[in-house]
Amino acid sequence: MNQNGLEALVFDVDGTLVDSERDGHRVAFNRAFEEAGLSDRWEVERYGELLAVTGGERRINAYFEEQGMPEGEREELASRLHVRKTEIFTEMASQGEIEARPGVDELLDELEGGGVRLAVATTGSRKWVEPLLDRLFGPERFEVVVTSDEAPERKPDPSAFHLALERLGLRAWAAPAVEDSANGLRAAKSAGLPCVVVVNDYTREQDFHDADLILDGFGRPDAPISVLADPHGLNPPGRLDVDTLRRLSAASDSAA
Ligand code: XBP
Ligand code: MG
Repeated sequence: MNQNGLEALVFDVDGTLVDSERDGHRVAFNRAFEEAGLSDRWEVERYGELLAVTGGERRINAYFEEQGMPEGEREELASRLHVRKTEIFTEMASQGEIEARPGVDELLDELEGGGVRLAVATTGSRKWVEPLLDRLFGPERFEVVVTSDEAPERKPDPSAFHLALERLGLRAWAAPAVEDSANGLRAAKSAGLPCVVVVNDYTREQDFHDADLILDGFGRPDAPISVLADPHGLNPPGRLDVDTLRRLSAASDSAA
């Protein structure tokens, strides 16, 4: 039986904690293409389709496969381009070009104030994830940070969430996930975590039928969120807050 309820929250990074895809990763991929003398450019809308493949290197590889490039050639190219893309994105992040999503700071403060531990499970690379989290949210704010370096099977594979739970030493219902995408939701649910989806412009139309709560943002007192689905009747008060997450954890525990 759950004595303590909500113990931790496990956040996705891209699209969830930070607005990083359209004006961040996409731009970095395009700069890497340009520097390599390639004419390929990923436009805003097209990038939304390419996001179906998680992980930057896998995304480049899948794109060149679609263009008919032979396997050996595209694997070498994807690996080389991704190294450079990672350097460019890391530089962009260190220059302050990647921002937290509105309301995230307030939620992190509230979670910490309520004794809830903070964790991350992302398919991004540690090389940029750690400095970005430190810069935006303060050094070592997250007790557990699982990246693709430790969990190379990208979402929707659940391994990043399994590892986060293992490192937290918690059962799944005590550590809900917060995600922005269908791939992320599948990963979290496959690992047994309750999952709140906070949609963004790239993910709004995706299939979130088994989400435990769907919101169109984190919400702030001056900018309340819309609730898109609330199957447990959690009734968030215009923003994602600790009490709502406690109710989610309790609902998931009793369902387990
Ligand atoms: C995000 C990703 C990442 C980024 C690029 O998925 O798929 O690959 O697009 O980062 P999620 P890297 O938010 O579900 O973790 O280039 O470092 O892979
Ligand atoms: Mg994401």
